[in-house]
Amino acid sequence: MREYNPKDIESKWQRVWEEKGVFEVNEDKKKKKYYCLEMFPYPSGRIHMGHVRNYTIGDVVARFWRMKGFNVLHPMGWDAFGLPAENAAIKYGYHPKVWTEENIKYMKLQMTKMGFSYCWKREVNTSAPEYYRWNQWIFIKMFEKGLAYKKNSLVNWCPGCKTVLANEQVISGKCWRCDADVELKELEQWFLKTTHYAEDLLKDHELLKDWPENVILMQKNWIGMSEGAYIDFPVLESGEKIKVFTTRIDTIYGATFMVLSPQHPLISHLIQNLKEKDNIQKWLEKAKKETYMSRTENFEKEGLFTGRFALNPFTNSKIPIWVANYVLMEYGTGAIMAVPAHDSRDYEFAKKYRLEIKDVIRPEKEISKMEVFEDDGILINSGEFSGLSSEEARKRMTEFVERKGIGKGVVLYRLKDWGISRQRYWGTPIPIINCESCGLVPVPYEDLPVRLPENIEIKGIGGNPLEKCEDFVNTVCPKCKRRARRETDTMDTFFDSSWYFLRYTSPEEENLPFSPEKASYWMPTDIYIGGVEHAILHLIYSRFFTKFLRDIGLVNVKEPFPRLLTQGMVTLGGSAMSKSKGNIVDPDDIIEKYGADTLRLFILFAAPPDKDLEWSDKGIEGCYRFINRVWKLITENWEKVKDDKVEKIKEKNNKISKRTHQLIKRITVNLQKRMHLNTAISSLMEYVNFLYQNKEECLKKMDGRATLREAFVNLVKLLSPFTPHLSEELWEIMGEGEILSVSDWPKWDEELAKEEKVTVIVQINGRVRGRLTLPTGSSEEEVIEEVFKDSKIRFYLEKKKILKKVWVQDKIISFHVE
Ligand code: ANZ
Ligand code: ZN
Repeated sequence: MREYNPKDIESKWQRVWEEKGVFEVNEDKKKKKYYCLEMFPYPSGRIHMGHVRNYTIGDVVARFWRMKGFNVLHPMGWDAFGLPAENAAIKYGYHPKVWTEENIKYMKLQMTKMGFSYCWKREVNTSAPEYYRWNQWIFIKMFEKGLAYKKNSLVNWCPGCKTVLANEQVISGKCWRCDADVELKELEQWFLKTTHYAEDLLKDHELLKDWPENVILMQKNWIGMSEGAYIDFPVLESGEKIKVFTTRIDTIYGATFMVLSPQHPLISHLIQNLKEKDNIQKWLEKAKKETYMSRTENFEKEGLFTGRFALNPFTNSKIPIWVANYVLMEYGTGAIMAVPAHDSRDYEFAKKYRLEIKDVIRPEKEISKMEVFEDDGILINSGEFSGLSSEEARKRMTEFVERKGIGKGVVLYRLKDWGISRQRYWGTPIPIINCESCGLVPVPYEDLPVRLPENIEIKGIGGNPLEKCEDFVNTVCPKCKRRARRETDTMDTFFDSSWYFLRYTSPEEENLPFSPEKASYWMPTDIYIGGVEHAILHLIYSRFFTKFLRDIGLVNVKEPFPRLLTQGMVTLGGSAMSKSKGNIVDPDDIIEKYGADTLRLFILFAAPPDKDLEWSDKGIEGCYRFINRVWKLITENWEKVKDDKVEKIKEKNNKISKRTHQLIKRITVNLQKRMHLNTAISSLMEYVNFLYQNKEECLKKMDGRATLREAFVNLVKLLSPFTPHLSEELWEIMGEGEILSVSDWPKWDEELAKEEKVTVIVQINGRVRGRLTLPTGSSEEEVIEEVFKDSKIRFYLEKKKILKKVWVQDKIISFHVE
């Protein structure tokens, strides 16, 4: 009998799959499509366990739907622009292009060795001119629609390296490379108007039914909708008005002072006649920097009285105008009405500077013990509005200011426009020409791509290398034909990754970023799998792009990713594997020792896809043993059963057949919906044990042999998405057909698959808290899953630490909790 030899088997099948092009796909209107997308990697050099996990999960999905008869698009590519390539160039002298291409070559080889079923014909590389020309095309479309624009904004500037730094390159206020103090500098930067779609981005969350709740929540907070009102406060002894934004107009009778941001444009005007003008000016200069640097930290609130007063339009009393560092210029109007009795920030400030505090809201029921009552309640001391609820008051007071023409209800978003300018070499050149007479002129479409020059020296100091590339910078204005300068900023690489999934649908397209027709066949994606670290930026940007591309008629979907699966981290010793911590297991070593199928199986079996997964050498060994058991079971027994087909017998051996059909049903339903790949694998393992226990008895009789034969055939098929090489090899040994990866997924007989039910008792700290009716033979993981689905039982477990659990199959599960 042949031994299981993963090395030979795996390379053999990888070769066959490639030669026969079994994973290549074309649009086929007669077939149902399935678009399985995984987040493409940055080509850093080698794949890590996080990649292995992400892509193995995706590969199971792709292989499953392919066998189910769907036309499966399963592409892969490279998010190939970005800083590390430039750093490697500085450090080792490689050209970013060479470095990137070599990394891609190696990582592609590693992916092939994992047996991932990609359609490599559709590979996309964002640093190739064939790709980035379409970044430029899309940018110009946005520019024409006013969605790409230039404005001044603050950047981190290193005076030592004379370059702009990304936030993550500023370490406690110093440059990561030269340790110089980082300064803030105003630079003209390019922005995309993401705020244009703020409302849609928020509203369309309702279309994302299959997203994890926490991701939706993170996005909602990021977009940050606030309903409130603008109100004008007249400044005394002047014709000026200060416009504030408030979400709590109901507290306006308690507005006892006003606060402006240090950057507020009115300040210089307000203080122009004051004696202490110069002192204030000095303080302002200092405060301007602080508000920028310290906005996330818990900083001391500081302020200064401007010497001027405004009129509270509701109370008609005179209230002082202050400037303080806790009011940001970038939000609302950069000015607030301060209500110290009901806002803790204002309260802290009022205490410090001894300003008036006036209660205007009382709690609806109990007496509040809090110093500052920040919730809604009932209005008091509020003139004609006293006695109203906060909610009702907000409505009436907003109507009141609108009627009087001194204010207006508004909805604001915290979402900011997306700054995409990077002063770096390795990115997509922004396709704009700066002409002294014509201004900002887009490069004509027929001149795209604006190619990144290749003969260039990258030193990491002295700013963007593109600025010194005369051939690149000097050009003529497309409009007036006079000499002009090319834009030297390149694009944030998030631009590249905001639409790559559309390019996969037609990577050969030459006239547009992608073919609208093909995109309409494939889009939206059926599943998107990737890390939760992209929950905000990448996913919001991709949604933004999709909405824009829809508005210009290129795609016909509102949302690109209706179903999102965020996989958990791979940890070792309890913390995420990382180079800096030195707790890495290299996939290459595992493949070398056990083969890719073992690695795939372990990474799927060790935890549900969305939970963190702790690496375990024991776990790997266990998976390797399981694969060997499957190998032995089939290679040693196939000859004995192969001539006895189930169709030829009258009576099936029910014991085996039932289990087989139940297993087919369970795995199919699991893969279609819940995607708890770990429980799917544990049922496969239990099934294999079951076959071992019953095989001797079965081999004695024809009906037993026939059902065993049926069991082997299905086992190999059901294993195929998880351990594809093993399955192909066994399939070939069995001589059942050609390539297993593209043969049929097994079907179950509903009658045989019917599961008998048992009642499982759920005990918590010794008391019976529920009874669950479950299929016989449910595994521990399956029972626990049901426990947490039952809201009554969950009540006793939520937010509690489970100290101990005991499980007896088909009988009881008992928890001990704190
Ligand atoms: C009066 C008031 C009374 C407020 C009260 C709150 C509670 P969100 O919900 O995050 O949108 N605010 C407005 N602009 C600001 C700025 N540029 N910098 C700092 N704070 C600012 O927050 C809106 C509230 O934050 C506004 O409502 C305003 O304070 C403050 F009992 O107005 B409020
Ligand atoms: Zn011109």
